[in-house]
Amino acid sequence: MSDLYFASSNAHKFEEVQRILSNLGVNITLFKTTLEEIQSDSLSKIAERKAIDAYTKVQKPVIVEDDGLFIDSLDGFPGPYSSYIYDTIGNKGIIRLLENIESRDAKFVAIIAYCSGDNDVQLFESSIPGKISSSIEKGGWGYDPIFIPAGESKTYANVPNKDRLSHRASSLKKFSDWFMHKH
Ligand code: ITT
Repeated sequence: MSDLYFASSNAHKFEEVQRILSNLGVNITLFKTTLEEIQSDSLSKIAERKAIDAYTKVQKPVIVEDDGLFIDSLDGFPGPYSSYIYDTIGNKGIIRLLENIESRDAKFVAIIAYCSGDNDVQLFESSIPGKISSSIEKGGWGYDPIFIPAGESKTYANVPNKDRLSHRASSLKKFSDWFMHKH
């Protein structure tokens, strides 16, 4: 057990976070819970509130992560609503929204938020540019089957090195650089 918790309802996300952070020398323990997700057009505000809610529940230093898939031709939709949109129209619905639209540029954003109760929430943000595929690939989870990171020919579901190039990997690297320095 470690004294740093990761609060989330999403087991896939935890698995990746744990693997990436352990390679960076940081151990975490899952606190499985559904976190308060406020309605806001700012991912940072959502992440901050999630972290405060998580700390209230865990009462130990805790990190949370808030992600958003922003599609250029849809003015950044689904962005902060990515979780709700995935649960409703899903990947099929996204592909349908982009039918006959030429530009498929998008970005995946990850914000890691750390709260230890005694000071402000610390935020670490990264994003990765990419494209929405024309069909749904097999494998992966969430939006993996439709997001092709820049420079790759396959989606997150099938790239061999997601942990090294993902939005999650680079925001966790920023977090761990800060966290290791602090401890
Ligand atoms: P939490 O309990 O941690 O909040 P969540 O699944 O609600 O889990 P987010 O709101 O942060 O997480 O994520 C927004 C959506 O983006 C959600 O549907 C995720 O499944 C999806 N997502 C995030 N990271 C992803 C990744 O690396 N690959 C595919 N989908 C991803």
